[in-house]
Parts: sequence; C-alpha cells; structure tokens
Amino acid sequence: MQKILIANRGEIALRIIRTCQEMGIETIAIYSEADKDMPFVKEATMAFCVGEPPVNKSYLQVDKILEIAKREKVDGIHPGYGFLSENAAFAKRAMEEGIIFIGPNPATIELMGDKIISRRTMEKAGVPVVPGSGYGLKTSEEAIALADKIGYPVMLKASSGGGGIGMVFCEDEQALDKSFAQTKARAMAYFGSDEVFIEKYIKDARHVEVQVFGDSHGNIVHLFERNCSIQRRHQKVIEESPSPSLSEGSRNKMFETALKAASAVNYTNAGTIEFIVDENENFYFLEMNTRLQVEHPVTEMITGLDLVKWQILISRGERLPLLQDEITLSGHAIEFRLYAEDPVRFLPSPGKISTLDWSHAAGVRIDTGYDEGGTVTPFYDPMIAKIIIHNETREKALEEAVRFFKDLKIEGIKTNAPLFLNVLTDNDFQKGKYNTSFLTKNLVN
Ligand code: MV4
Repeated sequence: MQKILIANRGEIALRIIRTCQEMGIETIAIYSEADKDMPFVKEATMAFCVGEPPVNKSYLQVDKILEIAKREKVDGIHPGYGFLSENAAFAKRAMEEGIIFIGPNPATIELMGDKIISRRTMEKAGVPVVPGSGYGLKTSEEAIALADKIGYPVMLKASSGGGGIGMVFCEDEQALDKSFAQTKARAMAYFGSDEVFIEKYIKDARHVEVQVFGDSHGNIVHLFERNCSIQRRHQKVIEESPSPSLSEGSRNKMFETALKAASAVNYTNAGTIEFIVDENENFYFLEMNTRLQVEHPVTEMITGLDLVKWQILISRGERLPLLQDEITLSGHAIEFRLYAEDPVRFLPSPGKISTLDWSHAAGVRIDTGYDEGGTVTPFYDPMIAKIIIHNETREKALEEAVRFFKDLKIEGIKTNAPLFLNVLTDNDFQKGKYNTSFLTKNLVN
C-alpha cells in the first residue's frame, strides 16, 4: 500500500496520517467546507473538499469519496470510526473498485450490524448472551409474555441500533407496553428496519470490552480489555485498562470468550467484543464493534503497539505482527474525552478555542484534531481531544491526571474538564468501585 484515503476528519484522521507517515504511505484527506482550516487537511499529502458541512453532504457522500479514491489511485481507504466505518455497502463498493477497505470484510460488518443475528451467532458459538429474545418481536403482547419469563426490568433494543442508540429501558409491563410501538416506529425511521428484541436489563453493571485482532491467515489474538463504564447518555467519557475491581479469573475468562467470539466469524482486522459484567462478575456478550474505536489509545499505551499500523499490515495480507504470548501488558492507562460542552447542562458548546496550551503535559498523550485558534463547529462530534495518561500503577496514573487537569489551560469555549476533577477525587472511583450508573448517581444534577 502506497496511498491511503482517509474517510474521516479531526483527531482520528490526524492519528491515521501519523502512522502512514511513519510507514512511508501517502495520504489523501477529504474534508467538508467547515473543516478546510483544520490540521488534518494540512497534514495529509493531498486533500479534497467533498461538500457542505452537514455530514450527509460531505463525510457520508459515498459516490464522491469513491470517485476521489479512484481518481487518485489509492490502494486503500481507512474509514476511522463513525461515519462510514461500519457501512457494509461502502466497504463492498470499495472492494469492487479494487480498493482495500481497511477493516473486516463487508459480510462480517453486516452480520455484526444486525444485533439479533450477532446475538444468535454468539449464542450458537457458546458465548454467553443476556437472557432475552434471539428473534424479532412482532407485538407488545409477545414482548410482555417473554418479559414475564425473564423478569423485569428489561431493555427493548432495535436490532439495527447499537452503541445505546434505539435502546429503551423498561421497568415494568406498563412501560414495555407503552414503549413497544414507539421504539419500533423510531427504529424504522432511524435505521429503515423496525425489528426489535428484548433483553433482561443487567443493573449496576460494568461495561468491559476486549480488543481483538484477526488476520487473513486464521490467526486471532486479544489485546486485553478496556473498562468503559463512565458514560453519559451512551457517550463514553473515561476509559481505562486494566479494568479495576475485576478478578484475574474473570478477566482471563473474558479474553478466552472474546477469542471464541471472534473465531466464530473468522474475524479479520481490528474489532471489539463488548461485554456487560454484573455484580457477581457474570459477563454477557452485548455487541461487536467492527472498527477501530475512539478509545484504542488506551490499549496502545499498555501494549506499546500501534493499532493503525496493525490494521494496515493485516489489510495488505500480512500476518499478525505478534502471537498471543508475545503481547504483554505494562502499567495502567486511562483516557479522558475532553468535549466542548457546557459542564452544567451537558450540551455541546461550540466556538473558537482561543487558548489551547499543552505545554504542561510532558509525558501525556494528547490526540487532538485542533490547534490553538481553531473552531469547534456545531456540525460534528464536539470532542476536542483525548487525554491519555499512562503510568506504572492506576494510583500513579490518577495522581498524574489530577495534576494535568488542575493545570489545563483551555480558553474561549466551555469544556467538561471540571467533571474530570470531580470523578478523579471521588472515593469510589479511586477505589475502582464504579459501574455504568456512576455519573448519573454521583456527579450529574
Ligand atoms: C445493556 C445494559 C444492560 N442490560 N443491555 C449501552 C451501549 C450498548 N452497547 C449496550 N448498552 C447497554 N446494554 C442489557 N441487557 C447496559 C448497557 C449500558 C448502559 C446502560 C445505561 C447507562 C449506561 C450504560 C453504559 C454502558 C452500557
């Protein structure tokens, strides 16, 4: 591969460009009119405008993007995350044009995109799934009859959803009855499919995901786990590895299960197996993400590996660079997603970043798409930067994080930085005792 088109923007586009530069690969950036002055546009070997700011007029313009890829004779397309990264039709069209889609094959993307089919596939492979329906539900009566068997509360989920989108919590029969038709209608409007299913709601659970990689020679490895329980409205805010308060026995069982899950679909490239872990450390498969994830730097820091490089090597048919027992874990890593948002109301707060000074951050990894003076526009995710701290122990990493956020100099826009100091000084968080209810229970409102 000598030339790669990056079908993304911001920090992840820059992140991919950096690895390509190290590997001597040329990069083609695409950008919307709103992003013309962003660093990733300047940093790429070449850059082309694909349209107006709204995503459906720019970053989701499949025809335009493929046209540029063909015209510029790129060998591969890296989709990053979000946008077209889990769009099987896009991956397929790229392959049909003789361009390598840097990710798993389209059939696997499609299979994992259907949450009922992926659930069934995993169950058949002997991977534990949450008690629930492995088929689409036609009527609220059918849903209620099943919920009576598995017990309330339940989660009503759209089969084409995922990542928290199209999911509704139902405390009791009344709530399920009330939500059923609406959830179905919304799923139809959002995803073009009204298939829904239910699962028992696992409460006070931890959200732990295992990073996996597969190559086209049948090898599959895991790169340990990430705890992503600190979320708000299904937006992850803090991720760390290793996961605190998880026994070695459960962790190892989770790794084995993740390998079993990936093997069941002959998985290639980077993927993540999401588990929900209950209070007794029972864990269940939730979904598989068939892309590189936002929080991949956490894994890079504890393993010392470059996951984008691995993706590129695998895509051009090479073997996994390391065998399972050659992959080692060192220290503790924690990532904080700094957003341009009102810290009180938790609403996006776009604007010009007049001061952005990382000079106090020696030894801290900052993945950002912005320079000082840059503008966060209202068209895309308002994430400004990912701050990734790696230290010998969790305790030391948390101390380093406190120092970092006390000294952080960012001006001109509101950010969620105050939240991080609240979390970092929370007693339960320091002890590693937290779950998906943490932000709602302790620190919000
Ligand atoms: C669940 C769950 C509990 N029980 N499913 C959210 C993201 C998506 N990948 C799956 N998610 C969840 N699915 C069952 N059956 C808990 C979550 C979940 C969550 C729920 C509410 C508030 C925050 C959460 C954070 C992570 C996961």
